[in-house]
Amino acid sequence: MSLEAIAEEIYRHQTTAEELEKITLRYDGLSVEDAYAIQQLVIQKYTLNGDKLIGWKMGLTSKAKQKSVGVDEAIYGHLLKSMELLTPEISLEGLIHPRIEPEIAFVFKHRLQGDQITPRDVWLATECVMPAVEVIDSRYKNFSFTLVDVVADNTSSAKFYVGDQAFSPYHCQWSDVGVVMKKNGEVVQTGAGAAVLGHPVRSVIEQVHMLHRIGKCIEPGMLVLTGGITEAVYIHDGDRVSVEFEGLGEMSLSVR
Ligand code: OOG
Ligand code: MG
Repeated sequence: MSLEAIAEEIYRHQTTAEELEKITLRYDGLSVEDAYAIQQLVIQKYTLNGDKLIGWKMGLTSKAKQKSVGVDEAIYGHLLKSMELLTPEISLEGLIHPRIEPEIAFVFKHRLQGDQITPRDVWLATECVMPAVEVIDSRYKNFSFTLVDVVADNTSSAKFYVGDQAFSPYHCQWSDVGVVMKKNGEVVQTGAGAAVLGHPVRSVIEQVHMLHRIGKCIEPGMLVLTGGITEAVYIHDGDRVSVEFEGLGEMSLSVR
């Protein structure tokens, strides 16, 4: 089976919202590099159909997330224009078993490229930081996968929403920002920015270094989701999810 054929299959399942059997159960010997190559081929199908790459996302950057899916290393995926929610409402149409997680997003004004990036480089390149939520939706049955499976599936990316308010990168200590996520008024997850590799800036550094290995970088105007601060929570029709980012305000998403 060629990587292209696997990419075709994943693309089909992403666009039809049909569950998929893990590719690692059906194809032997796929490496993590193969998985990223498949991810790239899948993304090409979207961009050939008019979609646009607008940024990158890191995944499994917190212990809470790594433990919940049983994969213990950070991964990255592509963010496309079609994934961005323009209002804090999400339709379940086209999704299989979506889950939501709070994240911190960085927006860049300068290119970030290389394999020796420091926090200073990141701050110099950052235009603003924004509270965000990501809705992930693994295409695999039971939201169950190995490292290779999830990477090939563009790290479960489905939708994301960044709040209305942008903050200066120097507004606060991002590792100290506490997060409380409620579903229908009940607290379902709590965490702090430090859950993301100690500080979300570390996630951006990791993102740039991983991109560098494939000759890519963060371009001006792009955004990066630094990874779920807490475990992701399933959402269903009629749910209302609110996320309070301590000192930064609350974001509320309705599901319909
Ligand atoms: C993989 C995607 C992880 C994050 O922020 O950790 C992710 C998954 O859990 O399905 O987006
Ligand atoms: Mg995420």
